[in-house]
Amino acid sequence: MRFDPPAAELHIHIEGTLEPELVCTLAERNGTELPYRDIDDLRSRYEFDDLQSFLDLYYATMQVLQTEQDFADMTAAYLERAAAGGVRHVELFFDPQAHLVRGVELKTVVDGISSVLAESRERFGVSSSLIVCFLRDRDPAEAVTVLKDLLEMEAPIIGVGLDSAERDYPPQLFQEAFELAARHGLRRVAHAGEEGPAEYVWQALDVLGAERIDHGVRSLEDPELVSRLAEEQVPLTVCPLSNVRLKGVPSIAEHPLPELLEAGLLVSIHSDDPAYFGGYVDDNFRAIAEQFSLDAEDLAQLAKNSFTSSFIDQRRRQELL
Ligand code: ES4
Ligand code: ZN
Repeated sequence: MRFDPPAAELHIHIEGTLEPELVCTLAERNGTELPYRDIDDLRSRYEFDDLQSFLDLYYATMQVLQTEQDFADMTAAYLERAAAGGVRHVELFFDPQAHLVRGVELKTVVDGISSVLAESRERFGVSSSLIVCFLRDRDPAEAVTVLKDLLEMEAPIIGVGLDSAERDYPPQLFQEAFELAARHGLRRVAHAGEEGPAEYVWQALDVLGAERIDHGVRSLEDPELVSRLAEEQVPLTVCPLSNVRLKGVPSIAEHPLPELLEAGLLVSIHSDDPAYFGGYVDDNFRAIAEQFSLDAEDLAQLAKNSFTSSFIDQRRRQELL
């Protein structure tokens, strides 16, 4: 499982780490009725046609998350698995709106996740921080409200992101939420160019002030954008197994990773929703290493990029590099 060199995981949705076994355990513990016969039945549904078909299952299985302990257990299970795969620093996304709409309180979500993150260094040898993601297929005003509530409760977040269904939900809709985040000194990232066009990457940069782009693989469709990303060394957090499973690219063999690197972009490798897409960051590294015959030096460079692209503090950065 261990994969050298150690890396930072910068594109990981905590709700996407919910493995079928834990889904069933939590369902039983909470008496949640699930429309699946058993673990194998649930696992058999992990076949997707696109982002939306994945999101439908992702939002459905999360109903098992009810208590602070559930969020803590999910977070601990993830950190243990990540550490075993060579992860030394994590910047974790969470989707509070997906829980609020089900009647789970914001404090339950934040306290459950952050109680485990607070001890991640000691327990798992992994430094960690938390990034709130706004769901782009919901009302942008709701994003502003969620952020205000998080600020009010002094939630330990370092930044904001933008995720969920990308097509027809351009980044500019979230300008107000991102401006509020910037005023409070929060870092800004956004999913763009996963299923959406290169235009959404421009908007993420120029309207939202995103410092890092999640996915961004469709940037290659716009040479001017590629020049901008290369010049400014804007980090792209690329998730190869995710792109294949959601049919953004037909196979690992046809993944545009070589083109992105060839263009001089600051690319690092991540897992997105590892419970659903067939692998954690080490599995993603193995898949591309094998497919593109990468040597130790190539892999070390990609791992180094993950630290360069991170929001890690200077002291920990020096420890890890
Ligand atoms: C996601 Cl793969 C992906 N894309 C966009 N939003 C997401 N939320 C969780 N996984
Ligand atoms: Zn993602």
